[in-house]
Amino acid sequence: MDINRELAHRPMASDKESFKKSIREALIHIIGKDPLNATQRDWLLAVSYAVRERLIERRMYTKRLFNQEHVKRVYYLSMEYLIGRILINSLLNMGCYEACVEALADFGIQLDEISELESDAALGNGGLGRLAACILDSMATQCMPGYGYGIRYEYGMFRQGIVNGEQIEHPDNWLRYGNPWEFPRPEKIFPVHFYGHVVTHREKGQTRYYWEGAEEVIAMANDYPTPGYSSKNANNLRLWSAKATRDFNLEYFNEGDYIRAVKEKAESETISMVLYPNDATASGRELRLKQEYFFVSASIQDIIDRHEHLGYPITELPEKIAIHLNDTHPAIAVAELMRLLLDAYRLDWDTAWKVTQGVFAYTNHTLMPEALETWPVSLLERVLPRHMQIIYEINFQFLLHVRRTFPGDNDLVRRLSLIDEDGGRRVRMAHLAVVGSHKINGVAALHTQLLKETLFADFYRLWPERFVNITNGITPRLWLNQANPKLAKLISTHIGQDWCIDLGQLRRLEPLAQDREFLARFREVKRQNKVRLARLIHKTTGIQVDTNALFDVQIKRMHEYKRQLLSLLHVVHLYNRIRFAPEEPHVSRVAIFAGKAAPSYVRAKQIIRLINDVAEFINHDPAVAGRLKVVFIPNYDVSTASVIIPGADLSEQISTAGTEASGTGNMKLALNGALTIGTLDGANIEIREAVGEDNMFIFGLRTDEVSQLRAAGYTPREVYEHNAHLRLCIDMIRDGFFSPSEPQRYRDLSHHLLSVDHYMILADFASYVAVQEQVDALYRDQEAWSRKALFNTARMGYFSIDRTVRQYAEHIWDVVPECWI
Ligand code: 26Q
Repeated sequence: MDINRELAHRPMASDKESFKKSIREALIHIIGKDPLNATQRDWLLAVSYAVRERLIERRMYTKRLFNQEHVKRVYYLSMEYLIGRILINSLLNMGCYEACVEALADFGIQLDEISELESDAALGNGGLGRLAACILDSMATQCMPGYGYGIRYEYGMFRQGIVNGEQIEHPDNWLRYGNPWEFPRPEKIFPVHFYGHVVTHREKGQTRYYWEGAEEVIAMANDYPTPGYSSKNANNLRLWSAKATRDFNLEYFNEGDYIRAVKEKAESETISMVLYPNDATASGRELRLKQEYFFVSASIQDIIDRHEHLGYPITELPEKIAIHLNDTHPAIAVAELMRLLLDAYRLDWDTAWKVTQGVFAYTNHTLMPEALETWPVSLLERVLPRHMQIIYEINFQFLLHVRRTFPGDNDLVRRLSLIDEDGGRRVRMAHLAVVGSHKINGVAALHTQLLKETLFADFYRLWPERFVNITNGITPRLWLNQANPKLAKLISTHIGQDWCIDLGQLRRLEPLAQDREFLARFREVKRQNKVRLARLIHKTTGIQVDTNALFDVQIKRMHEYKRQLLSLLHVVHLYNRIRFAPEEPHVSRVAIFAGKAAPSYVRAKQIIRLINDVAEFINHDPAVAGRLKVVFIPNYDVSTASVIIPGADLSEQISTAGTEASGTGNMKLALNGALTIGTLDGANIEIREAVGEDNMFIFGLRTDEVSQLRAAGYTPREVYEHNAHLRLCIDMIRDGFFSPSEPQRYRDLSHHLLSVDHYMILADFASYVAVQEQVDALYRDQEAWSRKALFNTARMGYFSIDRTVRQYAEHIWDVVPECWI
C-alpha cells in the first residue's frame, strides 16, 4: 500500500525535455546508435521506446488498481486485431503528441516523416478485426477492465501488389525491424495439447477422463499495453506465440536425431505463423482449427490462473469475469472451459455448465452460409478428442431440453443440433457458441432482426431473452481526430475538444450549417484532404487526378456481395454517356477503389483485374480526359484508409440488402463528411435515421424484396434485355473492349452475371444509376453539398464505439469503469 502510493505519485514526466532525454537514451543504449549517424528508422525506434516506457507505467498502475478494487473483468477473445500503426495513436491517446514533436524537432527529426516508416500491425482481415481494435481503444478510454486475447501472427494480412492489373500477395513481415510495442513474457507460458486419445477410469464411483498421448505446444504471452485517450488507464492485449516444448525436442536429441528435433520444433511453431486471409469464407483447414484452439486454451488457462491468484473460488467465475467470443472463431472455448471445470476442477456437469453459460457471450458477424464455421466430426475427434466428447454431451443435454420444450418436433431437433448430419457429420460452431452463451448479439438492427428471423430463428424461439442488438461503432480518436487533423481542428475551434470522448457533442455543429463562412471552411478542409489523397494516388498508381472532381470511394474487402461490380458498371455507363454526349455538362468524377481479395477467391481477383483494365482504358482515352478517372489504390490497410477516408466525397455502401451485417467503413466515411450512396442494408439503415434521409442517397431492393424476387425466380438476363444502357456496359466487358489483348478475359464473369447474378447487381442497376444522377446534380451546388456533408458529420455521434462498448458493458458483460487518476 505504501509502496503503491510512493510510486503512484511519480509517473515519468512527459514534457519535451523529458522526452528528449528518453529518446537520446533509447537511441544510444537500446538501439546502440550514435545520434550523429542514426537513420530515420533508428529515430523511429528510439522515440517508440520513449513512449513505451510511459505506456508500461500506466499499465502497471492500472493493473494494481484492478487488483485492489476486485473489479469484474471482461476478456475479449478474437482471432484478429487490425490495429495499424501504434506510435502516433499512443502519443495522441496519452496526450504527449506535441511534446514529442518538439523533442524530435530539436534533433532535426520530423515525427510525421519517421512515423511513416512504422509498419501496420495488420493482425486482421477487415471489419471484424478492426472492430476488435476499436473496442480495445474504447475500453481503455472508458476505464473498463478489459483484456484482449489473440494470436501474435509472425505474418499478418498479406501485402497486396498489383502487377499488370492483377493482385499478387506478398508476405507481411511486420516484425522484421523489431517491435518496440510488445513485451515478451517468456515466463508466462501454458501448455496446449493436440491429438492423442481419451482414457476413462472409474474412481470413487465416478468416471474420470484423461486425455493422453497428446502432442504439446507451448503458448508464450506477448503483451501490448493499450492506452486510453484522455484516461490514464492502459489495458492489456495479450497475443500468444507458439513455441516448441523443451522435452518434446529432447527425445530426439537424445536419439541423436538433431534434424528431426529441429523440424518438429519448426512445425509446432507454425501454429502462430500466419493469419488466414479469408474474409467471409470458412477455410476448414486443420491448421486453422489448431490456431483457434491454441489461443483459446492458453487464454482460458491464463484467465483461470488470474482468477485463482486473486483468491476467488472457481464457481464464482460468472461474478468475476465475462468472456466474449468475437464470432465463432474462439467458440471451442465453451468446450475448453467445460473440460477444465469437469476434468481438472472436478465440478459436476450441471454446475460446470451453469458457470460456463454465465461467463460466455457471442457476437455474430455474418449471415452468409459460406462464412459459418463447421468442422468435420472426424477432424475434431482426431485433433481434440476430449472436446468432441464434451460437445456430444452438451448436444445430448441440449436436445433433451429441446424435446421437452417442443415434444415430437424431430425436424426442429435436427435443425438445432450441434451436429449437422447432412453430407458428412460436422460440428456447427455457431450452435456451440449460442448454446454456451447467456447473450448473443448481432452488430446492427437489421442484422440482429435477420438473425432472429433466419439463422437463429429456432434458438430465438427457445431463448428470446438471450438475443440483443448492439450496433457497431468506430473510435473517433483514430477515425476523426488522428486521420483528419484538419477537420478535428476546425470542429474543436467551434465546440471544444470533448467530442473525442463524447461524440454526441458533434450535434452542436448543426447550427453552423446556416453559416456560409463556416461551410466554406469545412469545404476547404475537404479540399486539402483531397489534395492529400491525390498525392497518395499519384504515389501508388502514377495517376494524376483533379481534386475538383467528385471523389467517389468504395474501399472494403473484395467480395461479390459488396458489389464492387455494380459501381464499376456505373463507371462504364458514365464513360459511355460522356463519349456519346460530350457536349453535355458532365460532373467530373474519380472512382476510387481499394481492397484485398482472399488469395483463393478467384472471382474477387477477376473483379480487381477488371477494375484495373477499365481504369487503364478510361484513364488513357482523351475523349473523357478531365471528366472521368478510375483508380485502384493497392494494399488497402488501416494506414491507407486513414488517408482515403478524409478525402472522400461519396461513400459507396451498396451491398445487396440483407448481406452486410453492419459495415463500419460506412460510419468512418460519413463521420468524415462523405455523403453515402447506399442500399438499406446493415448499419446504413441506422445511419439514415441518424443523419436524415435528405442527407443520404438510398436506392435498390429492400431485404424483403430481395427474398421475394429470389423466390419468384430471378432472371438477370431479362433485366439485361430490357435496359439498353446496362446491355451496352456488359457487352463491352464481355466482348473485350477493356481487355483488347485478350478479348475473352471477362466472358465467364459476364456470363455469370447474366445467368446467375446471385447478388442481384442487374436488378439494382437502374435504380443505382438514377440515384447517381441525383448525386451529380447535388455536387454541382457545392454549398448545398457541403451543408449535407456537415449534417453527416454532426449527426454521427451515435456511431461512436464508446456507445457500443457501454451497451456491451451494461447489457452483456455487467462490468463497470474503474479509473486510475
Ligand atoms: C473463418 C474461418 C476460417 C478462416 C477465416 C474465417 C473468417 C475470418 C474473418 C471469417 C470471417 C472473417 C471476417 C468477418 C468480418 O470481418 N465480418 C464483418 O464484421 C464487421 C464487424 O462487425 C461488420 O461490420 C461487417 O458487416 C462484417 O462483414
